[in-house]
Amino acid sequence: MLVLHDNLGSGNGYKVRLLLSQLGRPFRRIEYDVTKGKTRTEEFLALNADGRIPLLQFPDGRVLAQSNAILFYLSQNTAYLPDDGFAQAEVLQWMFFEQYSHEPNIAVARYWLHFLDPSQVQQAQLEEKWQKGYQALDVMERRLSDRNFLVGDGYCIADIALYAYTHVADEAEMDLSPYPGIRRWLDRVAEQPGHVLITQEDFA
Ligand SMILES: N[C@@H](CCC(=O)N[C@@H](CS)C(=O)NCC(=O)O)C(=O)O
Repeated sequence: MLVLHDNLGSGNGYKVRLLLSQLGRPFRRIEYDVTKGKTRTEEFLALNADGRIPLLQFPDGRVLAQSNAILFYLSQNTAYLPDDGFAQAEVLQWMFFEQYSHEPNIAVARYWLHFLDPSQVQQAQLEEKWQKGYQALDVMERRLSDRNFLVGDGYCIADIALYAYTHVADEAEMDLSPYPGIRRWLDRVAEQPGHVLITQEDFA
């Protein structure tokens, strides 16, 4: 069986949980407390030198890190990745955007405010995360104002990648009310068959 090294609160882990569920692929989760350095032990570093979850372990022992690389691998030859080469490149375009412009701001602000002690957060650093996070949301709003999904006509892994931290932006104390296109898209993503919540723990 597939084993997902994971943390329940992690949006990056959630991307993989969501796709595996939608593909109907059973998996077992191993939970790591990332606030206590549990992915930095010698044992875990031997599996992933980068010391981070999510990490997907295959029955033959191979492991794959980086949430969006895992999405790309699992979605090959499924309805969650378009067949056309250019559309696949557009999927990657949005997933690289997620990792460079969205996740480092919205996910980090959420981590500071929701998982660490908020009184320890530096206000100036938080303001910068919010400002850059809203810039990323502006980009998404422009894209989603007149279309149903990020790439082509259908739901795919680009939507999963960007849904993960956008749908919990309130936990980063960010306000989605000025973003009607994003809010409609969030509802559309949540209506997809096999959708699971970020809080769901058991999958086997
Ligand atoms: N770019 C990576 C980011 C992975 C990541 O930052 N994981 C965090 C949890 S969301 C983690 O494992 N942090 C623990 C640590 O860095 O020690 C991905 O998309 O998978």
